Amino acid sequence: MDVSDNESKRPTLGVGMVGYAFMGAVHSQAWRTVAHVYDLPLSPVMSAVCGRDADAVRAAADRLGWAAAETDWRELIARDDVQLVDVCTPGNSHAEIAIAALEAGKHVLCEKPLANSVAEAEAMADAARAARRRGQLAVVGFNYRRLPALALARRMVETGRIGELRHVRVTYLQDWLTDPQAPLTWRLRREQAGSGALGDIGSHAIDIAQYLAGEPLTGVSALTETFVRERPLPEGPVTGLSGTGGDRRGEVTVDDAALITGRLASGALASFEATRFATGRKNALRVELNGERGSLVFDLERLNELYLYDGTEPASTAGFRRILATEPDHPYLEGWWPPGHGLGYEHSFVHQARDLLCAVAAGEQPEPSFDDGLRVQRVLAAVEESAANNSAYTPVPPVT
Ligand code: 4PW
Repeated sequence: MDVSDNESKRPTLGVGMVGYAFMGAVHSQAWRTVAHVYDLPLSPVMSAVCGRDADAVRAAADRLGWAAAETDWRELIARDDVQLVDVCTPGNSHAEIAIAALEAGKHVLCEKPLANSVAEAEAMADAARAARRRGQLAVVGFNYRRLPALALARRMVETGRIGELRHVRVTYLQDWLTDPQAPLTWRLRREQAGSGALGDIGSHAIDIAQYLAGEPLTGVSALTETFVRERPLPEGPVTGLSGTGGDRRGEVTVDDAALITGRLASGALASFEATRFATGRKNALRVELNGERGSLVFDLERLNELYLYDGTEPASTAGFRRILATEPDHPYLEGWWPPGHGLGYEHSFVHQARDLLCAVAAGEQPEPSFDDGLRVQRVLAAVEESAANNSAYTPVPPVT
């Protein structure tokens, strides 16, 4: 906040990002865009990006719009022109980097899931609480909360539009691993990713359920499965969710799919499915909420739409109706296009950057905090425990 943006005379916030693959590219797009869309109290400055390979990270800096490149994340954190550290690395390095950044006095945005274990997530949440007392912020990147249609759904639940919730049903379906020749990337290795579909996309499903319901899960019962137990080791570059494998093979050490039932604090029932084997489903995060007075339905593959069933209407004319979440008074829409022109996946990250910049300027902790990240982590651990115990109902300890 101490650097001055000469052009706008607006205060600025220097950002340093660790990792520059799929998530790093999306976050970069958000940092590049956000100040051109919203009238912000703070402008981000893309000070430096960090990666281990000097040539590759320099090329990434040029491609993605970062002023400098670093090869050691400790050097990135130590830079005077970095006030916020954006962690876009695989889960096994989240805790070390995020805690070091918080201890160095920086704000932190950390990709989801918060960590690879509850112990790491607890240490991160403790570090975030201590940092909060010094005025710093720590946020976990559950970006889907910031899609206009889902933020609108939250608003409708909060204001009682569908009454008390009975069912929260969330499935997150992808199919990029259906091919048994798809390579064994870091997302399929427990030591790097923590878990498989469960942590990668199930964490989004759990976070969205807790966010929309406004209450935590108190217990779960689960099944997990690994359908393809061996895959070719990657050969050449692996980008996003794709890449090619070579002749050598290795063991898949994470789940391919998870099925979960659970109970929310109010007594509402929740169910989840997370899989990367749902042939034909590319990125289908589907949500259905059934309340005593109505229902809400969302599908990420049609992300500008929210469906509402108003159970108080006469049965003869009642039915699900589509709300196009593109009106100027819908969440996040004020900076974008006229009604009906629609937003995409990447915009949720722009909204995340906006909320974070506004929160830093106001000195207020935004959600989802590291405590929210820990809340999800405890559910993930309870799911694994339940699955290992023949689906025994497993309580989720609260985060207080
Ligand atoms: O966070 C998730 C990823 O790890 C994403 O939102 C989609 O699924 C895209 O990649 C994976």
